[in-house]
Amino acid sequence: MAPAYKLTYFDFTALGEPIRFLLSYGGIEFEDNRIQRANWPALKPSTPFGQVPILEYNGKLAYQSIAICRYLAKQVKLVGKDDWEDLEIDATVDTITDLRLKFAQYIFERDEQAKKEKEKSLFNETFPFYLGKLDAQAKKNNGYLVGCRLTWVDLVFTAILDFFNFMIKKDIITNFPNLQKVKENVEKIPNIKAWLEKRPKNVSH
Ligand SMILES: N[C@@H](CCC(=O)N[C@@H](CS)C(=O)NCC(=O)O)C(=O)O
Repeated sequence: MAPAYKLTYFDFTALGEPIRFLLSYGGIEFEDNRIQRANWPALKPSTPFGQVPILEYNGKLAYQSIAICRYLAKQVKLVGKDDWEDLEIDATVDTITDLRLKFAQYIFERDEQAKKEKEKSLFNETFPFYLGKLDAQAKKNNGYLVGCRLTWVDLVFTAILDFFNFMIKKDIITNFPNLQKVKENVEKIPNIKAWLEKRPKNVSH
C-alpha cells in the first residue's frame, strides 16, 4: 500500500527538508515526490498558491512549510510543554525564517555590485547577529533551542542549515559551538541518522 503521506517538493533540501526530518523522526512513511524544474510549470497551477512544498494526506492537501511542520510536530510529539513554550518555538522558527529570507536576498541577487554589498552585510552583520543570538539561546537551553529538550525547532534549524551551507560552501556555525550542539543532538537521533544516510545525495540545495 502507498504511504498515507505524499510530500511534493523540488529535488533539494531547503523548505522540503524540515518536513522530511519531521516525518522521518516520527517513523512516518511518506512518498518523497521530488519534481524536476522542467515539470514545474505544468504542476504549478494545480497547487493552492503556486508554490511547493505541499503535503497530501487522505485526499487532503496542505501547503506552507511551517504550518505543515507545526502540524507534524503535534503528530510526533515535538511541541512545547505548554502554550508559552509553543510561543517560544514559533518565535524561534520565525527568526530562522527571517534569517533565511535575508540569505535568499543575497543568493538570488543578480547584480554583481549589489551582490558584493549584500555579501558584506550578510557575513559581517546578519550572520553574527542572528547566529550569535541563537547560539546564546542554545547555550541557555543546553544544546537545544527551546525548553532544554528536543522540540521541532531543533529539527527545522538543522534541516535548513544544510541549505545555507550548501549554497555558500561554508559551515556558517563554525564559530557557534552551542548551535553545533543543536545539530549534533538532532543528527544523532536514530531515525534522523537513518534519513541522512538514506536521502538522495548531491541535491543539498
Ligand atoms: N512560505 C512558503 C514559501 C514556499 C516557496 O517559496 N516555495 C518555492 C520553493 S522554495 C517555490 O515553490 N518556488 C516556485 C515558484 O514560486 O514558482 C512556504 O514556506 O511553504
